Amino acid sequence: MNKPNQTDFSCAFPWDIPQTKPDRPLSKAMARMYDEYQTPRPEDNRLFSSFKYTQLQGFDYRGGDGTVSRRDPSKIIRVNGLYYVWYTKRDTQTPPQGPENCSDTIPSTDWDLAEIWYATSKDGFSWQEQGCAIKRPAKPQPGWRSVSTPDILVWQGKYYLYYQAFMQASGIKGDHCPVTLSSADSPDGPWAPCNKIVVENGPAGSWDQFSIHDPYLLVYQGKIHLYYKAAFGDRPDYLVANGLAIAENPMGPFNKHSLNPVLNSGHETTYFPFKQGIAAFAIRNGNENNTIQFAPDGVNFSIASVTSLMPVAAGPYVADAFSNTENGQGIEWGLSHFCDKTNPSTKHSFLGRFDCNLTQNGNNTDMK
Ligand code: AAL
Repeated sequence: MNKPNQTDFSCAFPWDIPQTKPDRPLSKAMARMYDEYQTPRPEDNRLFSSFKYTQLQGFDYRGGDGTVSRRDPSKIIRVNGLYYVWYTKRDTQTPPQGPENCSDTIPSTDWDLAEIWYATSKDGFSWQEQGCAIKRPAKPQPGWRSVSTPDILVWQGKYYLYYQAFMQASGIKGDHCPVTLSSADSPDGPWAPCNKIVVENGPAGSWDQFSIHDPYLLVYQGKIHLYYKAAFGDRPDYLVANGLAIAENPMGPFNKHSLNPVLNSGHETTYFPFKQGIAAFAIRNGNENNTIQFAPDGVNFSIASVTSLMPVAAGPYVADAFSNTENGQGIEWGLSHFCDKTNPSTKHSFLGRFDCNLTQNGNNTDMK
């Protein structure tokens, strides 16, 4: 038999995977294609994408000497025609020297002795760094050692930045910290710290007893959903998982979901409303790393697609993050970070842009 013209994608190949589950015995692998993924063919699966990366304009890294680092971008929001992003910025006399050699001015890790800065952009490629949003408060306020890894919530016209609040140099006992917040009437600040812990570590022996990392905020089913990362034990990276805490008010109380953790894999947190549910990236750690997952109820996640080269610590532009949508539209781009560890004496991270096809109506061919 002659093969049809391979470039004519409109024709149905005789060996195409049928769109509906065939009525015949199937191997376990083929049954899974129908039972566990959104569609049998990745190109028809709205939660499948590859990723394209672009260098950003506008950030100065001092030639990459390691004294400046920018990492862990928040999700991106759009206010009055401008995109806003918040991120961890370290600007220190030396690159990180490890917990043994750190001091009041020498950082232990890339996110030690950090502040939260922000930048704006008209097009998502060229960014203007606007300044510091959150400084380290005086000891003993939460975050006196370092503030890092922010995310934004817009709730009833006010802005809330949630972030990791370190009370010791990261690495001394582990990467231990809870989460605090600052609020403002405008995305340009000024930001008022609440000087309280808003999401507490779990009790001794629990999976999140040492850290609440990567807070990530969405409004879903009328409530504030805060997804976060923690490790079973003291940061063995392969046992990193994500949990969910829900509140009716930005200041809390945040009630941790009884089914926590809700995602069994993944480092950092990236979530967005999709159709009636919530989609999530699981990257870097765990049995299900390199997957995009979906929970029709925001809690019970399954693998929607398997992909590769996923954005690390992705902060997508999520147009409907806070609109309490019941029909999430998905995402097309955002910022992520890249860690340059090639030379220990210039260790730092930098931000880049990713593009993807994770919308309800996107053209789902591979990103070239
Ligand atoms: C990250 C995040 C958190 C961790 C550290 C800085 O990428 O998971 O923020 O604490 O690494």
